[in-house]
Amino acid sequence: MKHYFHPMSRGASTAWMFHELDVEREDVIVDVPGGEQNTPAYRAINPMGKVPTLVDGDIVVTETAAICAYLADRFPDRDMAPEPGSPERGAYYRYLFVPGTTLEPVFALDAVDFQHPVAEGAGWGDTARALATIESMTPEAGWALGEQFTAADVVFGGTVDFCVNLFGVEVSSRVTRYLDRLRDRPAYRATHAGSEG
Ligand SMILES: N[C@@H](CCC(=O)N[C@@H](CS)C(=O)NCC(=O)O)C(=O)O
Repeated sequence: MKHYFHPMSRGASTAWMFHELDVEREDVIVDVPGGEQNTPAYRAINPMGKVPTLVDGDIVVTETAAICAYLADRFPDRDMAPEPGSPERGAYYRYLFVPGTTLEPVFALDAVDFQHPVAEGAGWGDTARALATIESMTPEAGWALGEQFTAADVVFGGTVDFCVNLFGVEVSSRVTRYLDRLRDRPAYRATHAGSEG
């Protein structure tokens, strides 16, 4: 399994996921600052020219959340995802999909002082609603789905952490306590050496 990433990128989340799973992979560092993501060789793997990308035999998975979800299912004995069909599965999907589709766009646009002129039409709503969503999805104790740490925490927690560190998003003390619990995990520390968190 080849994991194309750069340690100072969203690929830190997929590296974190690999550490949590403790499974073999070959890390391939893509020289993003040097523009390697734009070479024909890399674009052949990921036409979006983004990291991370996972190549598992003939299977290519791009997008941080998709890679984490794929890995959780690929290694079911690691208990990083609730069973398909279980009651927790609905919440799990929400934790996987909300971050990239809804939270990131809001805060990335905020960071450059741009507000979508028609928030009702933008798929990601607005800042107040994004912050309320983070608040409602953040566990007071433990992890996103309860006592079991799962890919939901890597994706949701990793995205909130990224938005706080990169975009300067201000979150409540409840969210900060959750981020502190995440940052304290050995697998997070092993993969986020350069993080301000
Ligand atoms: N939606 C993608 C975003 C990935 C992304 O934006 N990666 C950045 C690094 S953090 C990148 O590869 N940028 C290089 C470029 O766009 O040229 C994901 O979640 O994987």
